[in-house]
Amino acid sequence: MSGAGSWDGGASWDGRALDALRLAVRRADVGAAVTLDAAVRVQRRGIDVQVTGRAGVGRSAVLAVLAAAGGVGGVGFAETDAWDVPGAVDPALTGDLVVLVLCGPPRAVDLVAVRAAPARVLAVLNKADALADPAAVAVSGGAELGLECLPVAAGAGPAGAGVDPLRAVVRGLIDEVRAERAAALLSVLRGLTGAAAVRDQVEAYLGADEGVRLGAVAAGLKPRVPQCHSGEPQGTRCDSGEPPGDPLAAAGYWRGRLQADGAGGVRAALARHRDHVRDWERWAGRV
Ligand SMILES: Nc1nc2c(ncn2[C@@H]2O[C@H](COP(=O)(O)OP(=O)(O)OP(=O)(O)O)[C@@H](O)[C@H]2O)c(=O)[nH]1
Ligand SMILES: [Mg+2]
Repeated sequence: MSGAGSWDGGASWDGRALDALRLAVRRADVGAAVTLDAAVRVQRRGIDVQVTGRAGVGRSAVLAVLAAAGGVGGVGFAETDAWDVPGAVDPALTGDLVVLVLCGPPRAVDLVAVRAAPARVLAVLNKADALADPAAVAVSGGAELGLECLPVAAGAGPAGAGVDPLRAVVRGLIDEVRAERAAALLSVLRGLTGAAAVRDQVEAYLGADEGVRLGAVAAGLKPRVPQCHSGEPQGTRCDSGEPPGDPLAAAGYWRGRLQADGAGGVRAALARHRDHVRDWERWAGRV
């Protein structure tokens, strides 16, 4: 019912009210419209996930299990060229999320790749089925790279060990990208409330369902994805760490978080609480 915490987070937020606001702002204040349009363009850009690593480590296999998760609205997965190929240029890392695939302890070039990545990087220790103690290699490899490192056997056949936790973590990181983008748009909208010609329209947008949903997406997901990789038996399902699906229960969950978190967490929990209450009101036909 709420899109804020889902795989396609924010999909229920169709942006129609935002488009109406853009039209109104365009009529009232050209400068404000340019600022708003630029922020909306960034927010609506597709999210790129790049799967990278040295030749033969299992980039295609990892890509396949991620892409097969399905229903990932607005997210594109792609395999880069391989790193460290003699005579070839190393691939450019430009994705919103980079998944670096290893199949043993990291090599020097893996660290070069991590340093070349612009934003979020997740390490995946593939071919875990071929290692005696994949959890230990993942922990030491992750520490060496300064990253979260998940053991997986993406191309080892029917078991697909570690695939569910990998998908859960990638989902969480994609939600973080969405949250960051929503926060940037929200900040532009709040800034526009200082412009007299558009203040009323922007405030009305922020107070209506779509603006409230935007606030909830911007607040991000807490708790994020559980740390389910280190030492976990292969193939163990991760608890998704998400609040209840029922809107009233979810509102209660976030209200409970108000006591648990610091000031930032309180703001975030309030935004989500507010959004879930709206969900429940819509569901109960109260608005
Ligand atoms: N044992 C085992 N083998 C795997 C696993 N994943 C991939 N492989 C094998 O490793 C080889 C390379 O896998 P790919 O997924 O093609 O790796 P890649 O990095 O895309 O390779 P290139 O694109 O050719 O550089 C293939 O023979 C796969 O069957 C795994 O989890 N376990
Ligand atoms: Mg490949």
